[in-house]
Amino acid sequence: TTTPVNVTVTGAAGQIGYALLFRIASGQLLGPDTPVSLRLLEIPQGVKAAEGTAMELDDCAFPLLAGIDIFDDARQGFDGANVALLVGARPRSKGMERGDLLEANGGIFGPQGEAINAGAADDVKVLVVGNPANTNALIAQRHAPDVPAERFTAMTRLDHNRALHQLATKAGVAVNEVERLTIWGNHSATQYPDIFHARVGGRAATDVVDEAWLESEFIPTVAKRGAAIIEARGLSSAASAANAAIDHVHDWVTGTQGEGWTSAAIVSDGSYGVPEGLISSFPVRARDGRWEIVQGLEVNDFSRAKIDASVAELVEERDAVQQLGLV
Ligand code: NAX
Repeated sequence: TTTPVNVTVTGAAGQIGYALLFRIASGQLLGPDTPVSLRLLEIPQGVKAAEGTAMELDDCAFPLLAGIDIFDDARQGFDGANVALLVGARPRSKGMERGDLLEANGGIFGPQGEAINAGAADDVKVLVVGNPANTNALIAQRHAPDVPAERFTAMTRLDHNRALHQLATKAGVAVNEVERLTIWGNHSATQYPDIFHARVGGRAATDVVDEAWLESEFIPTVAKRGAAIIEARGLSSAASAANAAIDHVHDWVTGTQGEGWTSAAIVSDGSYGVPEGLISSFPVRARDGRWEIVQGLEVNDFSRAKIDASVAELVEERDAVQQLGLV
């Protein structure tokens, strides 16, 4: 028998949590041979609903689910965590300024980073989903000085998957015939979905679609997809966000295949002119449990301006949380 992997999920009673937990417990996060023990972290008001979800998880009789524990204390929730999915966050309410939003989330992600630092397993891998995801991940990372910085990541995989679908549909090919797309920068409206290195059915994407479509359709559709889902569903993306979180961690743990790549927000080493230390989205491959930035891609003037604009927003967010004393 294998020792179960401890997976901590914050915001477990929320809508992404509800879509995520069953997939983790069924083996889709870590594979069909790896038992998991779930540690659900909620705020006190969320505990009862998390208990209800735990009852349903029990009722699935998942062979790989070794246990479920529910906490409203971060130290306990992250104790022994091998994988930490930070989904719960403070949403922007009406009239809230960006500074208020960053401050409210600093109050969540600072202590969670400290709790990870104090008690998570040595191999802990952290994915921040809760928005503003990149800067929340930065706050958590800065509060965990004993954990290698590279273990803190933020999710742009949903943006990546949205872009794959848009490009595949436009080109009239299956999604698995699209490769080498990149989401750069912040998980926000400034994100830059880059098709200049993408291949569609073995051809250069730029030979298949024209630049007018890229600028007037593709980029805004991908960047505003979250708002379009809210408009249609009356609720924000949940199952697709959970799916992207599964993809991100599954790739991180099991590795990406071949020379293709995916997108993830990881700590910058200065590549592509992104200031060192920022948590920004890059083209990445996973090898031996580590993300590597795909090197040597040519960045044209169009891409340079878009990447710089999104990275400038990340710099502003970092400066704002620095001024607030949150990092
Ligand atoms: P919900 O409001 O349905 O659920 C959030 C849950 O988090 C609630 O149950 C709440 O009690 C809990 N929570 C709040 N503070 C907590 C804390 N300190 N510790 C533990 N739990 C806490 O939101 P949901 O739709 O599930 O979305 C969760 C987050 O994902 C939001 O911040 C949302 O903006 C973000 N998203 C990020 C995406 C990405 O691509 N990175 C896409 C989807 C999503 O919008």
